[in-house]
Amino acid sequence: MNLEHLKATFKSLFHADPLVVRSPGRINIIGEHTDYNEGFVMPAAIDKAIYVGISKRDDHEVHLFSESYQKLDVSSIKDLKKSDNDWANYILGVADQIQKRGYILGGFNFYIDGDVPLGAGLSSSAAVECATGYALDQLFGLSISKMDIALIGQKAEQIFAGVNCGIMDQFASVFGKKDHAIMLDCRSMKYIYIPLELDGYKLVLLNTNVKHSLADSAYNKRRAACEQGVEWVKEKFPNVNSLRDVDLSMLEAYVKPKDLDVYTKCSFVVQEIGRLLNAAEQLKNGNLPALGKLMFETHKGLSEDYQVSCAELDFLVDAVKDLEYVLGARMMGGGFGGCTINIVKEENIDDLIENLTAQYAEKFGLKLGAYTVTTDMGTSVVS
Ligand code: GAF
Repeated sequence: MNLEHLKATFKSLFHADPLVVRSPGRINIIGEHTDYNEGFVMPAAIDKAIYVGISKRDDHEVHLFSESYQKLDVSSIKDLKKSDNDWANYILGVADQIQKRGYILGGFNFYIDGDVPLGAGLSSSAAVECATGYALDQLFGLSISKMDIALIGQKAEQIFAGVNCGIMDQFASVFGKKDHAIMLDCRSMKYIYIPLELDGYKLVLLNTNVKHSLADSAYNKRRAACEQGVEWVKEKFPNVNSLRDVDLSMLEAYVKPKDLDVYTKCSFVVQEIGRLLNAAEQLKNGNLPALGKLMFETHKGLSEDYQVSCAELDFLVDAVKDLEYVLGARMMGGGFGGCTINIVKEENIDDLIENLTAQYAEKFGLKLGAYTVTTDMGTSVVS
């Protein structure tokens, strides 16, 4: 990302100097589909981010320019409506949510660029939302808390994209810390930072370069299955509020007889919450092989039980699972495409990528994306 290019383009478009905000994409070490079940997640912000330039206008217009789409979108802050430009709606959606919370916004110029690959499951949309929320907060002096920036982003995603998502992605983008993973309790919203000491290993993301179209509807269906399971357990245990409160014996007794599919999905989530707690201990103790093993187990559960994987993701995990220099691998995020996350010995990374690129092209006729990432700080003003 070239900051000087951003500033120069902003100036030539809007004849003003921008305030520049950066908000990163995220990875998730372990704890998938647990956030909307009030479980734990373990994401980290990465060194790929969305950058936003912003300045006030004298009128009530909102001028948005996207570097990727090379398009200008113009609207009014007094009458925010959905735009025909999909990319603009993530930004307008955040401005709308801020106003709905009673804050007053004026017109603004806005430029967006970044290097988070789109549709790769690295939460580029959450990064856009959090960058926008924070940029508006800083520009108009609103003093919105960082937690609310994340919640506003989540709401904008739910309303604009129609995905009933949890809080993990926006939270990670806002609260990321260099060289650390975040262990977030999605019930209390309390969190701790766990040092990510990889000791000769690195995090490698392998991008399938596919995003199967059922992803959003399947996500909402999985969430509904979890809520159904909770309802059935609740009939016997009224104090149960989410799968966080449920154990496998409850599912066995009160969900399995009613619906095997709902039972299987709920069991995955309950096990995944337990797996994360185990993984956090392993990471704290520096036991990377044990952490890696848990990641492989998560993938198996996501693929066979929760059924949110796809042939391309399964292929990439299968291909590395017996390599002694890959400690762990799994699909990451909502599923049905995007990236796998891999813990790979540094000296073997180049060979691994070369071999898998060839195998993946042969099997699917697709180009494999590969990024070695480091963890980074969350949303901030950069200039
Ligand atoms: C997507 C969602 F946006 C997150 O909230 C989370 O549920 C994730 O899928 C699955 O763990 O990224």
